[in-house]
Amino acid sequence: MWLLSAVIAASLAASLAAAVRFCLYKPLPAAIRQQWKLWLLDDMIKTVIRLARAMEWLGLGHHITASRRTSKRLEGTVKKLTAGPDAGYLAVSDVAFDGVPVRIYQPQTEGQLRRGLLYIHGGGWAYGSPRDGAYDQGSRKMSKELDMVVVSVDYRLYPESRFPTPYLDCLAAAKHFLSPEVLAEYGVDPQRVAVSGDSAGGNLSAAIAQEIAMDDSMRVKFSVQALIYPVLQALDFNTPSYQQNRDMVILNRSAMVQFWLQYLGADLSLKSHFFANQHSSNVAPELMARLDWTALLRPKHRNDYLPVRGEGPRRMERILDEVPGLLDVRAAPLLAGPEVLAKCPRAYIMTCEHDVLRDDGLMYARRLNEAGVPVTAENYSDGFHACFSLTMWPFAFDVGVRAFADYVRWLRDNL
Ligand SMILES: *[C@@H]1O[C@H](CO)[C@@H](O)[C@H](O)[C@H]1NC(C)=O
Ligand SMILES: *[C@H]1O[C@H](CO)[C@@H](O)[C@H](O)[C@H]1NC(C)=O
Ligand SMILES: CC(=O)N[C@H]1CO[C@H](CO)[C@@H](O)[C@@H]1O
Repeated sequence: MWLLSAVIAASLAASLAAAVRFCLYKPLPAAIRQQWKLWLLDDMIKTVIRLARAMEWLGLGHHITASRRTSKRLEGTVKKLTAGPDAGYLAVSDVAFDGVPVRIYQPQTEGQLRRGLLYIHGGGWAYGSPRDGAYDQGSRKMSKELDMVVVSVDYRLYPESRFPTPYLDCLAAAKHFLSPEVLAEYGVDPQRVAVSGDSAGGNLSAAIAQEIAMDDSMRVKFSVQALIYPVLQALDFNTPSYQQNRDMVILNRSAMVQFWLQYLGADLSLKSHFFANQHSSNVAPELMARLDWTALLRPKHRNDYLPVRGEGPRRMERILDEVPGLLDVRAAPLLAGPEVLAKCPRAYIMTCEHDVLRDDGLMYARRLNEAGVPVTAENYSDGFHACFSLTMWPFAFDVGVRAFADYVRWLRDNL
């Protein structure tokens, strides 16, 4: 135990020092507020990753597994410091839906049928769990504020699993939840079921929403989808938002490309080719048009950025055979054709100005809209990746609190 405390103390000290250093020398975009807190958070994450990499080097297991363990302990400590008495308003249970573990939050109030929501957490298909502090608290708040049954999916992660396993886990849980018998068991109104997720979970939610929309055997379908800074494509890592936020804190381009390569089971040494878009030089023009930001983004977001089209070494010519997931709509929902999009449910899409993923979300909003789907696109000029989950002490951010409240309001009005 003393060892753990020493590690935590050392990381806190390191973080503090680094935060001070960065505040002095490397300012964040001026629109972002509470910058010192963001630096501190970013440096804590980086310290955990550095320690985990050292543990991997010592032969103590994969660094992602080690990072997950450490963050869980840190969170457990914070939880003990902050846990308030539970009002007994919610019943929380861990069960399996068609073999997939899920955590269910049920309001204990009497009354008629209520809303339901399938939530898919983010974390680059490698981190996160419904039981994590931020996700657990988020689900509790959603459930309480909207008098709603929340089903949060504990899908399998990298390095133990890769695409399409997380997708298939989420799809199985979704189909089980949407069966009339299960909805009835939980008192959910079949006309009011949403699917929602953030980041990599936004990717999975969008893909699941498309699949269910196209599946004529499903008697109940999702009536809305709410996507929070979703990851929607892996063919262009030089959209204006990727260029503008390449070195942003919390999530930079390098980390996002790595998450993709891991998820799709590709060789991590190919990273630099992906930075230069060399992996998409052979993609059919009609597919590339579905993420052509020079046409899909407004001038304000295109700014002065130029498209990057790369020719690579011979190996990159065969990359689409080597990594078929790149063109798989179950992994990249933005690649779906208009006929698929037209069947998708009404959408809420939240994006942040200072996020590499901003343009994925903006382009998807535009394409859904052009396919005739009503879309509410909310973009936060002072937002950054992960802010939606940062609403509680000690890492509460004003923009996160605002974004969460807007999301709840939209669901209240549209679900
Ligand atoms: C990008 O993020 C990763 C993971 O947090 C970090 O290890 C790396 O140093 C970052 N790269 C830059 C250029 O900041
Ligand atoms: C989700 O991510 C995978 C892999 O990154 C990608 O292939 C797929 O197209 C994405 N799905 C959507 C709907 O964006
Ligand atoms: C591209 C886009 O959707 N931009 C919108 C961002 O939000 C402001 C107001 O919040 C809108 O005016 C923009 O059109």
